[in-house]
Amino acid sequence: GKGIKAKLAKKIPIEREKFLGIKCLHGQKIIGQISVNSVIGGMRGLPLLFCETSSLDKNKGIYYRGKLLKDVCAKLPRVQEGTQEGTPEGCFFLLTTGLMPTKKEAQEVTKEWLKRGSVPRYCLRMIDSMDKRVHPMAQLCAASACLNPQSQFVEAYTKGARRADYWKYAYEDSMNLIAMLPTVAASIYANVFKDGEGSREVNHKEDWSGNFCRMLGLPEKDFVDLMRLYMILHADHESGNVSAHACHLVGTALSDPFLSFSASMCGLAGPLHGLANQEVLVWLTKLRKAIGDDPSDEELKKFIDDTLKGGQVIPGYGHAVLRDTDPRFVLQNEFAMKHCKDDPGVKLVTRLWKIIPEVLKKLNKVANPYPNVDAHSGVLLQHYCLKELKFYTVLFGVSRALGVLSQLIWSRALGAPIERPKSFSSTEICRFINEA
Ligand code: CMX
Repeated sequence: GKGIKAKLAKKIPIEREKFLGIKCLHGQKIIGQISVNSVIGGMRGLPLLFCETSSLDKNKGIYYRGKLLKDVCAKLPRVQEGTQEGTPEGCFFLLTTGLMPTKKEAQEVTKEWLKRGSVPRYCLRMIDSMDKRVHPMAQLCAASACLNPQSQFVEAYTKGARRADYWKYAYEDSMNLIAMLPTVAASIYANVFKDGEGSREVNHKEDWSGNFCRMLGLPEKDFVDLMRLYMILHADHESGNVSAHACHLVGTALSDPFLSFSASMCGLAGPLHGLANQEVLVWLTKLRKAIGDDPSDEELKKFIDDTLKGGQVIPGYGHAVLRDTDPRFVLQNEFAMKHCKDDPGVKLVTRLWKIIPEVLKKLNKVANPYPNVDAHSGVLLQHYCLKELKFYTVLFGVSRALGVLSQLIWSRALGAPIERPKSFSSTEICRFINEA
């Protein structure tokens, strides 16, 4: 077999052996220490989780399967005629199997997703019935949870499937969910912003991103390329970030992939995580209203200062792990320089890249004063006329499905047990310190 499932069927037994070996031979070895600060400080930096698909270096950024993101972008096969970017389909192949796909292998994933892409009517009806005031992210959470009757994992589990086979059903569900997401997301978009106007038909001549963009009513070639890039860049960021960890945690209860992904999206919807891409644009729009499209450095610095004085963070800047400019920011900026360097929003974001870190450094408390992925995406989307800020995090979510679901397949493949850390009350912590 040549598809992802065949590759996994071959690889999983080998990885299981390796995993078991590590467990038997080294299970008792110590690789970290837990301080009181770790317990009360969001477990920052604790070597606590397992992740096969990607790994984050605090200076170089994310590696997908041991490959730097910029090399992944450079090497993923270009599938459609005339496209300048690789496909998210190829990226998913890489994340799940660990192998860079050939052009044909990436095309096979496209075909699979096209076959699996039709969304059940009841789910579309539920989306159609939503009040427009429900945030698009809340709609995405609801829609993916409501797809749960589709779950082959649930069916197999109920029938008493063997644990060793769980991954196969997690794989089927994940493939189906990813295939349906463009239609789900585009339906949310159409209802909230376009009075329900727009296509929901999958066109078998286009790839996953092409279909998504067309359904959004934005079929322009360069925008589809931006979407391919965007979907690759936002896919995976290790397993400790809120969206990945939420998916994993819920998955360890053996909740199905539709529910696990729904939980993941509830987390992505927070302003300190995925919602930051919406917040960046809100902030930039305020900035341009206040001081115009071409302000002086001094005006910019004052505006940044005023934001901080108001007790707010500068959205799109800082990171819990990264300590340098996020390569996902750089890759978007390279796209912008190639396609729309004269766009006023792009120019502003590029200038702020120099100015905001200077201001944040002076606070002497921000661990990372440099831009993250969310600082750039908004102005690019604006340039190609995707103007509705409240939809931005949904794009992030559609992309994030690729990473969190590849992780979920591997969690089931390696038999990750239910997650259940021990917690302490402040009284217990004090007692513990006094006894130590
Ligand atoms: N602007 C102003 N202050 C900032 C800041 C920013 N962009 N980033 C961090 N700080 C402040 C923190 O608020 C904290 O201040 P207090 O001690 O007064 O509470 C201090 O600097 C230290 O925080 P940190 O260790 O640097 O950052 P954390 O690891 O706690 O948090 C993050 C990381 C991303 C939540 C934070 O940098 C932030 O709020 N950034 C803005 C929101 C954002 O862009 N989020 C998106 C991240 C990427 C993603 O997940 O999508």
